[in-house]
Amino acid sequence: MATSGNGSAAVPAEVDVAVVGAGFSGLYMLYRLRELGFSAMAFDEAGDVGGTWYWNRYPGARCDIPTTDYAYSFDPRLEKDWTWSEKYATQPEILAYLRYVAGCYDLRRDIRFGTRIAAASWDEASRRWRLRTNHGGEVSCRYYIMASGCLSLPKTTDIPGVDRYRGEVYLTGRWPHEEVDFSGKRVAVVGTGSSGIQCIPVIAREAARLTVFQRTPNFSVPAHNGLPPPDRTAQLVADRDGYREAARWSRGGMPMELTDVSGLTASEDLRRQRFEDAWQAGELFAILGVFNDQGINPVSNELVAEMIREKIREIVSDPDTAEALCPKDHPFGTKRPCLDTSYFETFNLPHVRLVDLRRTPIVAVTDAGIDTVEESLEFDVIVFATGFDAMTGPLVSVAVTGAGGLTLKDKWEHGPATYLGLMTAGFPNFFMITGPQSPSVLSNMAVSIEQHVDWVADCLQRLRTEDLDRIEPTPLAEAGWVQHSQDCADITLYPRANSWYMGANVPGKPRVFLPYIGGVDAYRRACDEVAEQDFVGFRLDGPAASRCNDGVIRRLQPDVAIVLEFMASLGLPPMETMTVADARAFAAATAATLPPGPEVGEIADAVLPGPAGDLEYRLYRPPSSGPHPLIAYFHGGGWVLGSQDSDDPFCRDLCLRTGAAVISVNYRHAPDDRFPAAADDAFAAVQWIAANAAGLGGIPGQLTVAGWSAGASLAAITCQLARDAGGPDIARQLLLTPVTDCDLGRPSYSGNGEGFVLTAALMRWFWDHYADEAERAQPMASPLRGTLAGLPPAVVVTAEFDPLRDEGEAYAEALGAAGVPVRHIRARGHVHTSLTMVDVVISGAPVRAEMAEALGSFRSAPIQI
Ligand code: NA7
Repeated sequence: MATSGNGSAAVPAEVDVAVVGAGFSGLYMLYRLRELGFSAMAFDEAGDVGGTWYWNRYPGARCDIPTTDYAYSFDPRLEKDWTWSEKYATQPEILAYLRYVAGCYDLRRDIRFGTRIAAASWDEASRRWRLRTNHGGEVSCRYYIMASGCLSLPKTTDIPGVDRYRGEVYLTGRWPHEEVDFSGKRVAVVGTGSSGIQCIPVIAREAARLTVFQRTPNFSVPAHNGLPPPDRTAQLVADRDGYREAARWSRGGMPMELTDVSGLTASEDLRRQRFEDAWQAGELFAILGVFNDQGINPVSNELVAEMIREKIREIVSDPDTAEALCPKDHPFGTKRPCLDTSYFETFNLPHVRLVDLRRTPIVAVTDAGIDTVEESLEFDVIVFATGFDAMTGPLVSVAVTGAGGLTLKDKWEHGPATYLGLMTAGFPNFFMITGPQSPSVLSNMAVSIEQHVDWVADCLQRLRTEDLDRIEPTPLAEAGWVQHSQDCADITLYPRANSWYMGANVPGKPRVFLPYIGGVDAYRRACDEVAEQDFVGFRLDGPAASRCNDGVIRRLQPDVAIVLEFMASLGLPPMETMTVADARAFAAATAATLPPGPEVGEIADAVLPGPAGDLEYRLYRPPSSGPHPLIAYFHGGGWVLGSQDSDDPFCRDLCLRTGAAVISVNYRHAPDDRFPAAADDAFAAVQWIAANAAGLGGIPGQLTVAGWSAGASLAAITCQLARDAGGPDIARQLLLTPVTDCDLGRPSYSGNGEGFVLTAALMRWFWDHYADEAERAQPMASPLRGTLAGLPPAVVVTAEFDPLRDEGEAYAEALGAAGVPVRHIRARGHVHTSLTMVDVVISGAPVRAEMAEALGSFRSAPIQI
C-alpha cells in the first residue's frame, strides 16, 4: 500500500473507507469494516481513542444513561469481560472501557491520532472521495464516513472580553489532561446544562468560592448513583441477548415499559405516585415517561414540571435562589434534562452563589473576572460549560464538497437535509453515524451507534456483492424524510424551547429540530424497510449497471401511523362483517373512549322539526358573547352510524376555532330509513336553522353548512337544494373528506382501499345500506353529478390516504370550474378519520386551524343566493 507521510504515523494514499472519529462510533465502524475485509483508516484529532470521553474530562463528568446500557453489545466477549462499577460510570471509567475495546481488537493500528480531516471533496470521474488532513496529507477513499459525534465541537464562547481575562480558563468540552486544582480559589462556572450541573457540585467541594452564572435554569433530577441497577443487571444476567434485543426495539434505546397513564386523566394520587417513582429511579427515560402525553400536551407536561419545581423549592433553602433555579421558560424535557448528584443542594453551601443572568446579564469578561450589569466580580478560574454546536457543527466544520461542487455547509444553510440521518443527496458515498434526523441524542447513543454502523456496514457489503460502487439518496426520498422528521417534531412540545436540539444555542444557526423524535424502534423499522425494499430512495451505480427504486419511506403522519398500528393490534373484525346494531354499538363504544375535546362556552341539547318527526340537535356556543355566525353540521358515519355524540369533540373544536355557534343535527339513518331520508332531513334542518337564526343566537345571513364524510355529502346536497329552492341563504359550505360520488372506481379507492380505517369494502357496505344502485347517481346521493354553478363558497378538505380522496378532489375542482370560490385543503399524511380525532391525532390540529381560517376568509364573500 502506497503511503504519504503526515508527521506522526503513515497515512495510506488509498483506502476503501475513511472514517472520521475514534469514539464509540468510529471504533465500532472500524471493527465492522475490518471484519468485512475492507481496507479502512480512521482519523481523530485527539491523542487517543474515546471521542467525547477523551475531551470531556471535567470533574464530575459521567454518562446519563445507565452504563449497563451505555455499552457495546456486538460481542458477548466484551460484555463478559467488562464490569461497570457504577450505575453511571465516570468519564475515566468509560474512557478506560473504550481503550480496552480498542486494545481487544487492535484497532489503534488503523487509526491516525492527532490528525484532523480538514477537507473532503468528491471526484465523480474516479467515484472516490479525496480527503485532506490538517498536516497536508491526502487520502483517497471510495467511502467516507463521519463518525464524528453529535456533541464534539464546543460552541465558540460568545461573551465579549474572554481573550482579555488573565486568570485560568477552562472549557468543559476541551478539559486538560492534567489535574486542575481549585482549592482555595475563587471559581466561576458559566452555564448550567449537563456539563455545568455535573461539575458544579464537585468544584464546590474544593473551591474557596464558587459563583454560578445561570442564563436558563434547567430541569434536573437526582441520579441516585451507586452500584449498577440490580434490576437491569439481573435481566442482563438472565437473558443478555433478549435484553439487548429489547433495547434495540425500544423507544429510547433502553428496555422500558411505556405507560398508558395520561397526565390529563390520572388522579392526583396516581400522578404523585408516578412522579415520585420516577424521581427515585433516577433515570432520564423514567422522568420523561411519567405520563404518556407529557411530551405532546402542555397541561400534562406542566404537571411534571411543577412537581420538579416543588422539589427544587424543598431542597434549596433560600427562596430567591430556589425560584431562580426553577425552570419556567420551556416545557419539561424540551431541553435535555439533567441527572445530578447534589446539584440543587450545592446552592445551600455558604460559599456558593447563583448569579441569575436573566436578571443581571453579563456585560463582559474583564482581565480579572466577570462584569454583570450590577457588579464586577473577580475570579482566579473561569469554567465555561457553554455547550456545543450540536449535531451539524462537527459535520460542516470539515469543508465537504459533493458532486457538482456544492459544499455541505451551503447545502445545509437553512438546516440539515438527510435521508435517514445516514446520507445526504449530492454527496455520494458519504455516510454519517448518528447524523441529524436520526434518533441520536434523543436515544441511548450506544444502541443508535451500533444500529447505524451495522446499517452502513451491511450496505457497503451489499454494494460490493452486487458490483456497485456508488450510492446516493434521491432528492425525493430526502425531502420525504426531512418532512417526516419535521412532522414527528411538530406534534411534540420540543420546538417550543430554545434548545440545542433546535440549533437555538448557536447565534445565527437555523432554527430547526435536529434529531429524529419518532423513536429508536420506529426509526430502526424504517431503516430496515429501506434496505429490504431494494434501498428505496437511493440511486445505486456500478461499472456495469445502475438502478433506483425511488420513493418516500414514511408518508403517513406519525400519530396517524400510531393510531393505525394500535387499531391493527386489536385484531378487530371488519365493521362490514358486523350487523348494523353491532357496528353502531362498536362505533359508539369507540367514540366514548376518546378525549372529550375542548371546553366551549355552552352546550345545549334540543330538537327541531324534521319532515318525518323531530330531529335531535346539539348546540355549541363559543365563550364570547353573541350573536355568532352559525354552522349547521352533519356528522359522519356512512348514513348508517353516528349521532350528535359521535362528533362531539370535533364540533367543540370547530366551535372554538371558528367562533361560530355549531348546531350538530342528527338525521335518520339507513338501513331503517334509506335514501333520500338523510338528505331530506338535512335540508329541512337547514331551513329551520336559517329561519330561527336569531333565536339560536346566530347572525342572520351568516350560516355555514358543514359536515364530515357522509355528513359532508348531506351538506353539499343541502347547498344544491337551497340554491334550487331559492333559499335559505347559505354563506359558506365546509366539506370535510366528503362522499361526493357513487363511482367507487377512482384510484384512491384502490390505493387507499385497505388499511386506513375507512376501507373500500366498508364504503360499499354503507352505500348498500343507504341507496339502491339506480338511485345512487342522482345528485341527491352523488352531489358531484349535480349542477354546481351558483353554490356558496366552499372549503373542501381531502385526506391523502382516504378512499374518498379523489371524489373530494373532483368536487373541489368541479366547484372551481363552475365559478364557485373554493379553498381546497389537502391533508398530507392523513386518513379519512384522523382529522376529527381531536386531542388524539395532534397533526390534525393545524389542518383544522387552516380549515377555520379558510372559512373566515370567505366571511366577506358575497352571499351567492
Ligand atoms: P448545554 O446543555 O448546551 O448547556 C450550556 C449551558 O451554557 C446552558 O446553560 C446555556 O444557557 C449556557 N450558555 C451558553 N452560552 C452562554 C452565554 N453566552 N452566556 C451564559 N450562558 C451561556 O451544554 P452541556 O455541555 O452542558 O451539555 C451538552 C450535552 O452533553 C448534554 O445535554 C448531554 O447530552 C451531554 P442557555 O440554556 O443557552 O440559556
